Amino acid sequence: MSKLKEKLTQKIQEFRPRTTRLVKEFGKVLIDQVTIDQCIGGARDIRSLVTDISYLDPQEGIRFRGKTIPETFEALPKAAGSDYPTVEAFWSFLLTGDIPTQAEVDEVVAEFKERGKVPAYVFDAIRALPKDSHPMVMLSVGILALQKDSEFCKFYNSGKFNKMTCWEYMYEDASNLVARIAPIAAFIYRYKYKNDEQIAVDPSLDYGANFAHQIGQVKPYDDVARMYFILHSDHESGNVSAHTTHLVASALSDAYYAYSAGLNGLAGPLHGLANQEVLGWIMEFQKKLGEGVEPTKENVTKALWDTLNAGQVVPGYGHAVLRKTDPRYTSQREFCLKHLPNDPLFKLVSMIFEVAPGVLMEHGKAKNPWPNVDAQSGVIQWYYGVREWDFYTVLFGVGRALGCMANIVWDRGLGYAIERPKSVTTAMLEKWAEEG
Ligand code: CMX
Repeated sequence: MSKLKEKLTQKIQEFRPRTTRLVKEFGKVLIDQVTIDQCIGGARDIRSLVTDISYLDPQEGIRFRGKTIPETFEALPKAAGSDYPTVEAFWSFLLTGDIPTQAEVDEVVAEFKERGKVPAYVFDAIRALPKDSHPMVMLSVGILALQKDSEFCKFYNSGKFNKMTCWEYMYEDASNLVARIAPIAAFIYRYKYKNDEQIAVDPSLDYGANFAHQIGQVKPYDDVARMYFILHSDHESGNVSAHTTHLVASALSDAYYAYSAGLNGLAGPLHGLANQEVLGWIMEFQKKLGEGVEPTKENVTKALWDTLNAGQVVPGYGHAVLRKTDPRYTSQREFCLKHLPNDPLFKLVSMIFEVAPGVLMEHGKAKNPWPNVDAQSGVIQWYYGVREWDFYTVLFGVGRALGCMANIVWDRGLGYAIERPKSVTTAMLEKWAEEG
């Protein structure tokens, strides 16, 4: 057994009595109440999910295992010659909550080389799709194709299924999925946009660097990949991709079924597709502006109002939980300030950042007028030459796998039940409304 799995076994065993005690001794303690607008309005803010992988504070933003983004980057061992931690170090941290030693990271890096070997049938399944399918369809199909080799599913069908040990099989699938999703994404990139000229895995590289290599990028894109995957990994459990993955896995569907479904939710324009929408919005804006016309605060403000007056949302702004600038936005902005401060697209995105919150406040609808993770992420990709912006949500999907997979391993480790909230009818709501 790997050191990581050994450590996780110990952590899960130590943790179980906490959950058991809460249910047994304090099961009826009230932690929230539900109003009609929450019921109709997307269950916003209702406390009904449990996760210890990350927590999202509306003012402060995300903490992974109790650490802010800067603290996380600071604490984890870095990739050799790099400013950023390896994805493998972060995976170990998300799963266990402990900062791994370099030796522990090296073991995961080596393990991922084996786990990351993608069976040919995955590529066949993707190639069978029309080439103009959206890359998120290709990613979702690629992940779903892996299902036939699910260890969890085999264990379920073995007749020896056991609630206490099934997490170990989920862990195997989750680790394989995380190791394979980046090479699958790289395959999609080369298949769809680069004439199917594939680049072989470089076994000397860590996860982020190998992804950079496989899509045909050089340094410092390895750091872009590491930063990007880590920043997009987890945002507690209620967002569409994480919640879908958790929900599907709660039916004891395996990791592949669950994450393929999660990816389908990530592909929505109000969620992960917003990073593609931001680039689309900017390109449309520049086209309308015309050749040689400089973006100014005035014409950016006008374009924002045009979008709002057309009944559309400003992509990359607003959030269901956050009420401040997303620290994932800030983290990417800091990267831009260091590596591409004079890039025209970065300057335009910075100008949008200056005016959009004021416009959205004046518009008066969005509860949060500040930028989210998606407002900034496309700029970096564009700068380094990854300009096929319909691919950007795939990058999000690779990163999000880390959080979703860590969560469903723990879901099974702690024996969470099948999710099944209760529905009511509109007539019932009307009756309760009248009764006050
Ligand atoms: N532009 C225009 N209007 C916006 C807005 C934006 N960026 N954000 C919210 N609003 C509007 C909503 O559409 C809603 O309007 P209606 O009352 O007419 O339905 C109103 O403001 C209230 O919405 P809210 O409570 O502030 O926001 P929600 O929790 O309902 O939705 C989100 C959150 C992210 C879907 C929304 O802010 C949005 O559509 N943003 C743009 C898309 C985007 O960037 N999504 C990415 C989010 C991060 C991620 O998941 O990747």
